[in-house]
Amino acid sequence: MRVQSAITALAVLVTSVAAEERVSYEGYKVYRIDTHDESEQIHKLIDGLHAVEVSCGESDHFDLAVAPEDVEAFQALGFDAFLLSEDLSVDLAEEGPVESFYESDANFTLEARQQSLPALSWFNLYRPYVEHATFFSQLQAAFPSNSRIFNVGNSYQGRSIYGIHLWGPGGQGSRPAVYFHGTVHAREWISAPVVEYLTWHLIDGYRNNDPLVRSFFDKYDFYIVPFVNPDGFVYTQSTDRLWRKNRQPRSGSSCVGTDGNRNWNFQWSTPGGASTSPCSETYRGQAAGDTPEIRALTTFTNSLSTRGIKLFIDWHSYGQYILLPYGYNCQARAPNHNAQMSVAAGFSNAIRAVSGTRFTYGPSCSTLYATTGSSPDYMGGAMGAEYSWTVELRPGPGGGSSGFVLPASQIVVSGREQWEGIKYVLSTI
Ligand code: 0X9
Ligand code: ZN
Repeated sequence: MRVQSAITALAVLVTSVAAEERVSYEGYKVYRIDTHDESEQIHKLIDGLHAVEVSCGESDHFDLAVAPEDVEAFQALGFDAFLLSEDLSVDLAEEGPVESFYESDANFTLEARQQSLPALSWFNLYRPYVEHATFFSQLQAAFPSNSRIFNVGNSYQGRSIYGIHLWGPGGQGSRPAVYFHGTVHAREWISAPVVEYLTWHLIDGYRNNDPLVRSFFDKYDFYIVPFVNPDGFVYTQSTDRLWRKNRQPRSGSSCVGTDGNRNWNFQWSTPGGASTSPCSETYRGQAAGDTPEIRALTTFTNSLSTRGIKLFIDWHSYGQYILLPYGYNCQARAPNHNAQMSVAAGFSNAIRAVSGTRFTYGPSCSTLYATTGSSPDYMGGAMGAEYSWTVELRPGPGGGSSGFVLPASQIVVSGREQWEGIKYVLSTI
């Protein structure tokens, strides 16, 4: 008996160690598959393959990374597909290393941290999860009378879902909210640094009496949550770079994870914009708000409704889109649709003025694809947010073999594009 339980314990240990091994994408070939309106049928056929979907795109095609051992089986299926990449691991490497900022940067004495904003070299590389919290506490310490760090609750694995609240001369909580979410999808790494870049510039502008930035603080309180899905993000740094969902298991399934952008309580059960299968990348959960992350954020979001939400942006990648309401239905439009289209047009122009990058704008469902239970739909449809958008950051829809991996050399320019865009938006709405 004792021997048996020791063996069981060992087996559990071995299994959990094996589960934590880093996923290698060496030799994975990436194909773009034309769906010819048979997406469901194609997905059924590829179900048994060792493969991962790496696209975010129009519904007429999708990109699939196929493990070396299943390339032959994939080719035998005879889809209308072409090869995007010979070896996904080579493309992933272009992202650059995840490097510590606070350990290696000699300028960061405790005293400096307490008084100044982090050096802009923070944005030169992707950073480990734990250092993002340090980055935010440094921002807060540099803006002590006009900011606070808040926690909306904990993730499935118990990590704090934190944010920073910034306010102006009216005092804390006196103005309508400008509300940003980042890293809903774990693998979309560019999201957090862009949101951080915006936060850095808001604080810097206020501290330096920039009249434009000061005018934003006269009108709005800012609430910025950089990691809606901390567990998923940590998992992309430790184990699987291409993980998307949260890390919550479901009874009766060996698949892990719910899509945080399908779990909000707005049109959650409308068919066509989410999956009911726990193994799908767009699994919606068993009930609206049944993930700890979205439950906590829903409570927090509802508390903002007193002063109203002027602007909500959910920052994702990739494809270079500005997506307006709604996702759940391709005919549904917000009551102020024309105003949202016109501000989105100006936003897109301001982005393009930085270095020619084009962002397409339009209602989410008709521009991209149907999504139900998404956060922008909830903010617009249930909370009455006046402007409620998804921004899909760089790269563009071409995306290379995995658009979720953007070279670190493009973090700063991505931040600059969004900062110029947001300045236009905040001066216009
Ligand atoms: O599918 C998604 O959740 C988003 N694309 S991603 O590749 N980043 O996963 C698009 C969501 C758009 N939906 C709404 N704005 N309603
Ligand atoms: Zn996303």
